[in-house]
Amino acid sequence: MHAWPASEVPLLPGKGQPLRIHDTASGELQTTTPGPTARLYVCGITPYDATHLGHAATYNAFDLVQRIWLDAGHQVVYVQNVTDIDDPLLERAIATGEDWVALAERETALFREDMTALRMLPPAHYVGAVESIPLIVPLVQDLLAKGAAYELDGDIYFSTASDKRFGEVSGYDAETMLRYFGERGGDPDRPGKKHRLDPLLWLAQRPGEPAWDTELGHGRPGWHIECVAIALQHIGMGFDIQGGGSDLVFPHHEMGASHAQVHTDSHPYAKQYVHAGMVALDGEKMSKSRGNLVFVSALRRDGVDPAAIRLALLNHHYRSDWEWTDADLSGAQERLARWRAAVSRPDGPDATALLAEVRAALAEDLDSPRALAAVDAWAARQEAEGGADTGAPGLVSRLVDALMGVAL
Ligand code: 5CA
Ligand code: ZN
Repeated sequence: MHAWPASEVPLLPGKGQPLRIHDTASGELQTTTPGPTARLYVCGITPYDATHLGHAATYNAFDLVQRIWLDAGHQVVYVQNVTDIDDPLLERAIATGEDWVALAERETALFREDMTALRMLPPAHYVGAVESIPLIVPLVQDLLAKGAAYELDGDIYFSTASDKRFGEVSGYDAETMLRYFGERGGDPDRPGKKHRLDPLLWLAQRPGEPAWDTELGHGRPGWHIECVAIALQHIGMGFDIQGGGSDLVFPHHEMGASHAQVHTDSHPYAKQYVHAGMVALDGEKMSKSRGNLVFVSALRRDGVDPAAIRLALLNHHYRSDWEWTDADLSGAQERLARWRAAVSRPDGPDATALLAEVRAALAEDLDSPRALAAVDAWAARQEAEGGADTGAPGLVSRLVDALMGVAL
């Protein structure tokens, strides 16, 4: 699949610092240690509805990760998938009578537009599940050969018992795992499974559903193995960060790590597992199935400046769960207007310390609220005291764009 166009990242004087970020598996902040090329995998959308602000908040967090790595002098290889075949997509297509391929293509196209408008850096590899079937099949065959997978009425399950490290990503107890497994696409109660938590690697064709002819039979891939196949193909084991929203900690990222580690007989799948908090509306997680959504595309259609949407996202720490309200947007619009006025003045206070503070804030677990406060303080000083540095407004404009993707 093609991704979306990259917005230019302005070069800044000096160099940013190493990124410290929270790792779900260890429960601690850890300094990322990429080589010359940092490797990032972020779970992409299931394209059955438009991009809501929850998605945008998660992608904003991992966009910051890339910008910090770039500023610290690394190259970045970023991989993102599109779950263009899965239950929710098929269910929506059946409910509306639309062809599932057309639905996925339309919503993926809209997602690209939203990401472009929000100045999210595009992945180098933007890969669909359907196009990855040839990669998925040999992976499942290998798990079968290793005795880590088994067949049940034509379906193929992963055996969680085959992995002694199972549970290391989430650290959840058995009861929590079961609850989330049931809530998030798993089938804990199907008779005949070896363990209730075992997830599907391959589904034999269901009546009325699409299927592909492969060595595994006539069917379609399970969800977790999709991301593993794509990640291993493009960035390999031991990549720097597996990212996504916190709803993916279990089962998705737990199962992905498990599949990959059993398949390669090596560890770790990812050096760090990083999760963004959930954005809610009206007290409930913003989700397609609940229907309580604020869409990025709808805001854009209403004439809202994407830079204001981005500032509204940045105003929350990526790890917190938060609720979207109208005040988020109006506050961001006011801030954007203040900042634009500030950088259009001919001079201002020296901004070298501001650059250092924004770099330090973002490098410390992506503390974007602290970074915004620093820019606010510079703008307030400029308004109160003026300043003689004619290069400062330009530097502020460049640093806000380079490090936070906000075009002033
Ligand atoms: N296709 C799978 C991942 S392989 C998927 O979860 N798709 S999704 O469309 O449901 O979500 C896309 C991304 O947005 C995921 O990283 C998910 O964790 C994140 N996300 C979904 N809902 C929210 C929300 N309310 N707040 C924050 N992030 C969210
Ligand atoms: Zn995924």
